[in-house]
Amino acid sequence: MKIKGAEILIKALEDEGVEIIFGFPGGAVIDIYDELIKSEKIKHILVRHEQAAVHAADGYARAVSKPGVCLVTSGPGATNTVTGIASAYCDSIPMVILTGQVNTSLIGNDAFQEVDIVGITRPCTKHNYLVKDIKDLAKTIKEAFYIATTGRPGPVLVDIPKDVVQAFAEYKPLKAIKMRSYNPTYEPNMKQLGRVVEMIKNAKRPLIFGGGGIILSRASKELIKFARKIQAPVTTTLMGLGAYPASDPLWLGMLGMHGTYRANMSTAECDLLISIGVRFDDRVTGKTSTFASKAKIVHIDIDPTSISKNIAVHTPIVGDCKISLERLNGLLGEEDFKGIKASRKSWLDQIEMWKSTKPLAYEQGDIIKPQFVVEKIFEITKGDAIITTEVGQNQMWAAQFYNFDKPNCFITSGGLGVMGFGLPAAIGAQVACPDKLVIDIAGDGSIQMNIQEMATAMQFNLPVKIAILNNGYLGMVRQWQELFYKKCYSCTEMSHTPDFVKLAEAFGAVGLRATKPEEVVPVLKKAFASDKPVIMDFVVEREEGVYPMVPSGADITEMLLV
Ligand SMILES: Cc1ncc(C[n+]2csc(CCOP(=O)(O)OP(=O)(O)O)c2C)c(N)n1
Repeated sequence: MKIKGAEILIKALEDEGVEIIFGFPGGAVIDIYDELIKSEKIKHILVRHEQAAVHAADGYARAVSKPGVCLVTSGPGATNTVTGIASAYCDSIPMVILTGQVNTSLIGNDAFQEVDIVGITRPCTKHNYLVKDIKDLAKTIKEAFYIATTGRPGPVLVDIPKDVVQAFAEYKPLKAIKMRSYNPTYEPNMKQLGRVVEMIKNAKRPLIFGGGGIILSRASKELIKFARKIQAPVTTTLMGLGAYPASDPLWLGMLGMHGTYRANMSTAECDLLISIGVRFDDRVTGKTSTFASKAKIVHIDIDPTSISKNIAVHTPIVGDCKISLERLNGLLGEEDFKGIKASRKSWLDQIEMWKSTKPLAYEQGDIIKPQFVVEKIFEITKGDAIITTEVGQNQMWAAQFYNFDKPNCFITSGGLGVMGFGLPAAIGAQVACPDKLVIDIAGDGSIQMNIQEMATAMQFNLPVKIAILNNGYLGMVRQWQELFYKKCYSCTEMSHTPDFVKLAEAFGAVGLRATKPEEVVPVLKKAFASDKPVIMDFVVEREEGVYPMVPSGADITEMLLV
């Protein structure tokens, strides 16, 4: 029986196991919405801006390790998604973005609400499609999910013209998909892994450096087993936070521009750097010519194009992080590591010395320190919350002062660094995990970029909590101006912000404020006890800085300390 294209699309999405779509309707997708409302399997979350639909799908994907899905109309609906797509692309988040398009006969005619979204998103999607024929629709959806979720994950966009969703065809569900030109390598080369085992046995100062790839491939357990077996300390990128428990003695904290002193010094001094699921971003490496210059570098990654892209590596291993670590653990199981603890003593003692002399620290005086707020959030939640962030100092303090013990709990726009990410991502995470406490740690600048999503949170009863570290500045840019531009605070003071308490109330949510250190804990406790969305306005020290800080392009040991 022939059915309408829109119905085929919804059936294909249902067959992919889609339960949630974040979206915003319009003329080009009205037929799809007409079918979507009939679905008993898929729920739609109406956001207030298409950018938020993508960030919410991103937050959803990261919280549950499933692909996020969003649906928007053609033209402005589609262009509004681009920042969110680019962010998901940088962070390798599996996602399918469905955009409406004008009728095929109008494409290229500068028609009303027409843009070439396939052209626009080509550099920031893993793959994208324009479906020109109803016969290709079901297969394209199947392929889109396959590409988004396999190999190195990423966003895939499917642009669907209005006449295609209005056309009729038979729906034949596809069981499996095979693409001749796309074959990710999951199994690592065992010979190369054997070489890594030898390197581990010979190393005096090994260091494990993990990234978001560990979380994406769900390899945390294998990583923990690996690190403990070889007694090597562990550091991760921002994206890797939670992949290794922060409460473990081998944990060093994050490395890079705002990494811990001990993590950066260990990277500079190690003789073997085992990098897993990382891409050597410049925020991590600093000056590439001196990065880990005393070490042999092993790089395990699913994406062959990321190997030796930024940093030349000695031993490349193309494979899935989880499978590679399983195989490596298997090989190591046959080795005798009894004396390993003793042989690591001087290396681990050295790291302990770095830690005790240059800890992450701040002094709490009469004015609330932002770090204090984050620490209290951690203490009260006991680490059992999903934390999203905006971008700037708030993001770095969250990374430094909230101790992540589990994966999928820290959701942040790492690669692209998108202000306005945190609230919609928190909404997505809350949809994915209705019983979890979801907290967006925000800056007063960033939160204003997608604050309209409070309405979405209210409409769908999503009790997200927003902790604004309100310093009255675009703080991270102000910090750079302070350090590198002779304190010329050009256009970074937010001399007018809304009254966030009243703003929360205007949305029907709860607004709370703390202006003194002793008010922080009561405000947090009240917020966390509420079953509504809450905005907390913490009026913090205006010119507090994030330290350590490695100036852009400097060696990672050249850290500015408080
Ligand atoms: C969309 C977007 N525009 C601009 C920037 C550049 N930027 C990075 S951090 C920052 C300041 C953020 O200020 P705020 O949200 O108040 O947070 P704070 O640093 O004070 O914690 C800016 C403007 C960005 N990352 N994203």
